[in-house]
Amino acid sequence: RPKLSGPKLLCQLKDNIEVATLTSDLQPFSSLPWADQLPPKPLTSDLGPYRSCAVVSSAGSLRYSGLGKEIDSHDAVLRFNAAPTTGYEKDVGSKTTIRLINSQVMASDDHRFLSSSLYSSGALVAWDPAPFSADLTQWYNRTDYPIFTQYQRYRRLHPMQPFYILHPRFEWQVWQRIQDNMAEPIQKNPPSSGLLGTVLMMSLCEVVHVYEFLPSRRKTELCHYYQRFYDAACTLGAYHPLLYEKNLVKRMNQGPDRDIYTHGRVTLPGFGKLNC
Ligand code: NCC
Repeated sequence: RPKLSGPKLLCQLKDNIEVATLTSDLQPFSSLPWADQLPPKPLTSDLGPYRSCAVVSSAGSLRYSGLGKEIDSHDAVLRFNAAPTTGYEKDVGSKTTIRLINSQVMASDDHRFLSSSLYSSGALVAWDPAPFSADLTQWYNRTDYPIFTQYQRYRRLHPMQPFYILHPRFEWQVWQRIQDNMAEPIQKNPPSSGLLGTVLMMSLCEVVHVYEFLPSRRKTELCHYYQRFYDAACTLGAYHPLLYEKNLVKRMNQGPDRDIYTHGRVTLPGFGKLNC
């Protein structure tokens, strides 16, 4: 299969991926008693458009990066899961516009999802590894983690905070773009939060800067900038097709290669700015 050039690849993503979220009018949710806890409108009609955005990976290589000021200078900043800013402002900044969390974070006791203040700034967007091409009812009855019970609890405690759930179709649309651009079959697990969040921001922003998704010269086996835990699989992937995701992002990068080496920074155009 011929390798698509960067611009073609970007257009393929734009044309084949829709950042859909669950809304209260959608079956089977619309007939459930808690349907009105779901947003009436999809994320893309409530958030953005933003001019310049930052996606901050949780990689250990952000430690001692000094990128905090640059990250905060963007109009919107997306962070992942339990990644904190307090105490790490110099390296990762302090602004959080959107936090993308997986259903494991919502469900595990360690993260104190319902009570920790970590999750209270900005809009929340949650996702759960849904079975490939399963319909919403099948997924609803068999989620990987109890995303819906935790969602309802959180909404009762924080009714004013915007909180979206990604439509599982979105994760598999992104997965399909990876697979169609790789020669070998990749594992049938959804992409990491890192790539999902990057594509999400490409649909909300004019330009997206992704930090330390492609590792800089600070590359380290330190898994997260906020934890003393070492595992190379955090950067290379195991469950998620992370290496393939990074390959794809590398091909779409419109910034100089030097930016990756020095800042761990990739520059991607927003979908709205593409002439396909
Ligand atoms: O580690 P995680 O991801 O929260 O990181 C967010 C995103 O940053 C990118 N990353 C992270 C570390 C690193 N060294 N290099 C990176 O490129 C990845 O793109 C990653 O997606 C997830 O994707 O949701 C993930 O979540 C964790 C975990 O559930 C949460 O951190 C909560 O504790 C997963 N870890 C485990 O299940 C043990 C991880 O596999 C994926």
